[in-house]
Amino acid sequence: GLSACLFDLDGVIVDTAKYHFIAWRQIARELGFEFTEKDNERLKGVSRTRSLEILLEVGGLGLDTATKVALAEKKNAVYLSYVMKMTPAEILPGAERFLTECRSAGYKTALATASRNAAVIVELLKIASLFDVVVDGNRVTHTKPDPEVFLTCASELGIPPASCAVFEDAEAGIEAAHAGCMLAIGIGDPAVLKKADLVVPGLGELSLEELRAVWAEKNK
Ligand code: G16
Ligand code: MG
Repeated sequence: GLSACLFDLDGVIVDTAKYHFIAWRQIARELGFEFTEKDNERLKGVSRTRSLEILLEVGGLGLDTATKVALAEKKNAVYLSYVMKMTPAEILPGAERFLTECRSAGYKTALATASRNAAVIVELLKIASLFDVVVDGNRVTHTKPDPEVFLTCASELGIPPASCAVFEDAEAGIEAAHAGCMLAIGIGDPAVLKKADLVVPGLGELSLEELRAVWAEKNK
């Protein structure tokens, strides 16, 4: 049965997606093109390096490696200038309540994120105690839609992947969860997260009963 819940960070626990977007849009403008919210969907859940490649594809630009490294560093500096001001007030509605319920029900919990800035965000939001395991972008080689980050969580928790549910705001994350044989709960827009087993606007709109019902439906 269901034994563990694996949570994405950006867009699920906290809305850092908006800071990533502001920072990438600034880079795009400096390069002379517009980067829209629709384009931004493709960046959710994927690594910083891969995000830059997608951004340059949107702008129709090819740049040398040194320039790309500098741009990725610049983006991260802009992003961190927003992140550093974060407080626990920015935890998304219902996220703490849902995580606490999961833990009280005996499910293991993990944070599974592509971000290399996860440690500082966890610290600023004071959420470390909500997770049994944290796996971030510094510890994985393959970015979502590859299931590596989720499979690493499962293995560190000692839980079979098929007994895990993933909570994700990114299309790439839903694909990664399914590639790892896990249930995928989408957080956000059903039109974007078409492949998810269930989509809710936020963790605040989800109950354990509903999660168990989707689980039972998928595993019958
Ligand atoms: C997050 C974001 C992505 C971002 C990635 C890397 O992943 O959704 O847009 O590119 O982290 O972030 P950083 O530049 O901080 O290393 P997730 O998996 O938490 O949604
Ligand atoms: Mg995300």
